[in-house]
Amino acid sequence: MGSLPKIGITVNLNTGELLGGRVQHTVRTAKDLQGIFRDEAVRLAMDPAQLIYRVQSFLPAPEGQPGELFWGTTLIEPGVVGDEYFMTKGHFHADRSRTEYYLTFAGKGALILMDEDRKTRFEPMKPGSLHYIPPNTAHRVANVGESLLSFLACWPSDAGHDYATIAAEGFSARLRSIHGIPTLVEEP
Ligand code: S6P
Ligand code: ZN
Repeated sequence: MGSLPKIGITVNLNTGELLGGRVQHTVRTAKDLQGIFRDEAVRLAMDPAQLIYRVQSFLPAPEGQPGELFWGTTLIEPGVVGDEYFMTKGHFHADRSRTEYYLTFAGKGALILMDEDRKTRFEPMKPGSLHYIPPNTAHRVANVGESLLSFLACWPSDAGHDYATIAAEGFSARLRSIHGIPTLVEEP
């Protein structure tokens, strides 16, 4: 086996998982996702420890410092809350000018994008699909398949995360399973 690269991290090319001592791990279970799904009663009835997604990230500089690049793999379990797929919280970057790339490793997903005029659309994600998140665009990912969805993200170290806007206003549309088909439904 060859030696590890200097940063001491390898990427599992099947799953996108990051392996190495400097990887930080975040776990989001049902109890962490208050107000994210449309049907809050269904979420509350779930096991609070039900795993929804994990993020493995490599942040080689303090968040907010300009000039560096961050990497992170997100792994979303398959499942639904009511008719809504397991998904990430979603955020704008605090610095709205900052962009991001997503590369899908495994599974079937949807990258849900909303611009500052609250126009929402989605891009289908499948192994190998590369996605660009433009400036001024909120982003969230849903697992619309029946197996683990994983994707690698790369973003600037001074992007920051604004979760508060989504917590307060949500996305203008939700991706729901309608007759088994992922469908964007405008919020009333
Ligand atoms: C960071 C990037 C991803 C997300 C991750 C979890 O800018 O977009 O690494 O942090 O997919 O989503 P969220 O909305 O909970 O941060
Ligand atoms: Zn982001």
